Amino acid sequence: MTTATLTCPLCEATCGLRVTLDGDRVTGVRGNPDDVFSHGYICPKGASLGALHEDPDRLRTPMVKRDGRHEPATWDEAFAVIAERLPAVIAEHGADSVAAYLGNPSVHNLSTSLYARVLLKALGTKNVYSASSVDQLPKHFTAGYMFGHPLTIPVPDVDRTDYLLMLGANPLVSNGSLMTAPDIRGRLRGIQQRGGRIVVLDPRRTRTAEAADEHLAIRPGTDALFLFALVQVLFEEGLVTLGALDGLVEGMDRVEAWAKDFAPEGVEARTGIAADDVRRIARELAAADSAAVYGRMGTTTQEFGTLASWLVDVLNVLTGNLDRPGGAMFPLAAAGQANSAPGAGRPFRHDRWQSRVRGLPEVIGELPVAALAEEIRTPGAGQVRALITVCGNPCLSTPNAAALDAALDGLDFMVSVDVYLNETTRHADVILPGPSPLARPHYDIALYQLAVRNVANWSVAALDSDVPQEWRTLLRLAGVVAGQGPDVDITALDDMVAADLAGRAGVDLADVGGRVGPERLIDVLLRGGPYDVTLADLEASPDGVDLGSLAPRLPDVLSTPSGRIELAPEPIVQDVPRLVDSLAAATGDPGGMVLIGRRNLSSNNSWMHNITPLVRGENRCTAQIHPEDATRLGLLDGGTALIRSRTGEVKVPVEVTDVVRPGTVSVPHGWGHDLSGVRMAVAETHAGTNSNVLSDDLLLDAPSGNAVLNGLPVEVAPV
Ligand SMILES: Nc1nc2c(c(=O)[nH]1)N[C@H]1C(S)=C(S)[C@@H](COP(=O)(O)OP(=O)(O)OC[C@H]3O[C@@H](n4cnc5c(=O)[nH]c(N)nc54)[C@H](O)[C@@H]3O)O[C@H]1N2
Ligand SMILES: Nc1nc2c(c(=O)[nH]1)N[C@H]1C(S)=C(S)[C@@H](COP(=O)(O)OP(=O)(O)OC[C@H]3O[C@@H](n4cnc5c(=O)[nH]c(N)nc54)[C@H](O)[C@@H]3O)O[C@H]1N2
Ligand code: SF4
Ligand SMILES: [Mo]
Repeated sequence: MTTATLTCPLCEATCGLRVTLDGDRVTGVRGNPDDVFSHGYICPKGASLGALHEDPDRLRTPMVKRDGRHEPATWDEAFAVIAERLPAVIAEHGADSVAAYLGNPSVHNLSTSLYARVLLKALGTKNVYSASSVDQLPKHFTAGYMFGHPLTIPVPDVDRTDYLLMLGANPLVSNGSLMTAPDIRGRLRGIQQRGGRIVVLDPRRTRTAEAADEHLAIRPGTDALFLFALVQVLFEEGLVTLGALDGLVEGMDRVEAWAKDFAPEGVEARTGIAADDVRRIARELAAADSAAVYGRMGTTTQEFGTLASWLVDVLNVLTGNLDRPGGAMFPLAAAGQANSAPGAGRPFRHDRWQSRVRGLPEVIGELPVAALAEEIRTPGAGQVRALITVCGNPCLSTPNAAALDAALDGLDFMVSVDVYLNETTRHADVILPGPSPLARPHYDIALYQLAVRNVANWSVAALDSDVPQEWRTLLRLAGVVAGQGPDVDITALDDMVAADLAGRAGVDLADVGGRVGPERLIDVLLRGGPYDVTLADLEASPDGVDLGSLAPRLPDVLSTPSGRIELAPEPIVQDVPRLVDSLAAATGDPGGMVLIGRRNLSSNNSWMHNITPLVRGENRCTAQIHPEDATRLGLLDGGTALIRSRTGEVKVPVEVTDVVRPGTVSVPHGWGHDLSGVRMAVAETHAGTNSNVLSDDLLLDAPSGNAVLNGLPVEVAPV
């Protein structure tokens, strides 16, 4: 029996785990009580890493589609097919004819975090898509324009705050997002034990809402109105206090002028939040010794995602809470902190290119995934004819999913780097698998940049891998795309990648001699980073290294053109008139039903439904609907609802419950596994329904192009 210590790579919480092994068999996974950050916390998904490792459906060899059926193939056979077909598409139709989609786990995987960019560079396509445009793109957009870099995203200093105003987030279930904070339940309790207060705005009475001191069931999509009303009260009642930010803020007058349109009394019919509550919360925010406003999925994946994301940080600024302990602070990670890397000082811009069909703007080097299906479907120069997916399942996770699913059939060629034959990869000509999380080293290069404490933790792979590490696969793919054939010299390519990174980081590669792949890159980044740590130091500390509480980073963290915080950047405020119009157009209760999503502790978006312990029990893919609506619409608990939108319709079992706000129906995403060609035996028997058949690819947050997955108008009727 042996024990391995590692960081769980499944979600943003970065929990430390202890895995007990009998040879190469996993006998147990527990939270690591000695982990410097998570102190023993674990959730059901982390506990299922052994089951994931042993899942017989997890791919161990490449799969090649022959006569419409996927068959196992050797790596050389798979790459021979790719080398024959993919460069031919590029040669005939140009670089933009190949699209790439990077899914959520690519951010939780060291190989893909560090090497997918090498593949993208080799491709040179403007058709780059990712899960960001069904998630947090508005936050990058506002961080970019307010602070200068799309990753200068402040996180709530939950361990020290006295007042947390949380909108559209359910960290007790999601374990936190754009806020890496393992054991968030414990940290939130800490706020209350210190005498602090937690206020949650969510159309659903979530676990987080239940644990909070106050829950206000806001109408979906109206957060920008609510937040603007708070801003209005701060100005009207003279509660604006910049504190240490005095002299660092540009554009406050414009915000004050805009806010006049959004008095609490004027928006209450629309938001469903009483004007008195708005005024009280504004006063509480201003009076708290320290306070943080934090918004997540419910604020970004909605019609006014950019404005809501912006106003969250406007409030942090106006109350003097930005960059101060207990407020909203900027982490400083040990390796790869993007906003302090060489070259990060260039001001942020978007719209550097546009999507071909709809002219949607580029943001952070990518286009909205809501445009992918039309880019494949619409003929003409620049049409997308081939697709590479890496760790993504857009057929379940992106808007108008049925249209995308159909469009993928029209591709000339598709490669997926993925660990399952699922709803998306069933379309691929070739699937290239990666190792299980237990069989790869890990360092959370992305999430430590958003952590509520500065920490660093390196994990050695607990088990030998039965498949090549994905950085090798990605470099091999990059070689094929670059026209070097299927047998590119991976070592030579990796040396180039490392030399390039070391050059930029000002590190001598000779110092990291002997290492290759991500280990070498992480060592380079650590050595070029702000702390005196190397990979050897982290290897000597398997429970992690604590680098302390977040420290103020202003003004150095700013890279705006003015060198100050831009409170009213033009690309953001030019969307305010659309918000004003929405207020004028909708008087009072607009009637109708709107769709929102929800997450479950045992789900991970679309992809962990093949793990028996995680799908046991009742069907979780239900439509939750308020008793008043159920009565009005003739729906019975346990019956079936037909939910229809502009793009499609689904049938979902009804769950009548007052946890959802009247006028709102909640269906989780990531289900709908009963499609032909999928090979996930467990998931197919817990298939559920794909809610993204309903989400509309034409309905976007205007500035960022992010999808509207919450607050979508739908019709609901009994079947
Ligand atoms: N309606 C609605 N839709 C949503 C959301 C919502 O709240 N409501 N949430 C959105 C959000 S926040 C996100 S992030 C997206 C997620 O959207 P996606 O990233 O497209 O989908 P996932 O479900 O995360 O699928 C992950 C894929 O990666 C594969 N995978 C897992 N681990 C590995 C690995 O180590 N290597 C490789 N190569 N592949 C791996 C899985 O098999 C699966 O195919 O969904 C979005 N869609
Ligand atoms: N167990 C589990 N954990 C996960 C995931 C998972 O699938 N399962 N996914 C991971 C990923 S990729 C992400 S991005 C994070 C997401 O992390 P969170 O954002 O914390 O999680 P969500 O459950 O999407 O929370 C969004 C909340 O917004 C509410 N909401 C919907 N519309 C509105 C609105 O208009 N206004 C307001 N104020 N609220 C609204 C919803 O009811 C929901 O409670 O979770 C991550 N962690
Ligand atoms: S909370 Fe996230 S990081 Fe922690 S054990 Fe669960 S899935 Fe892993
Ligand atoms: Mo996400």
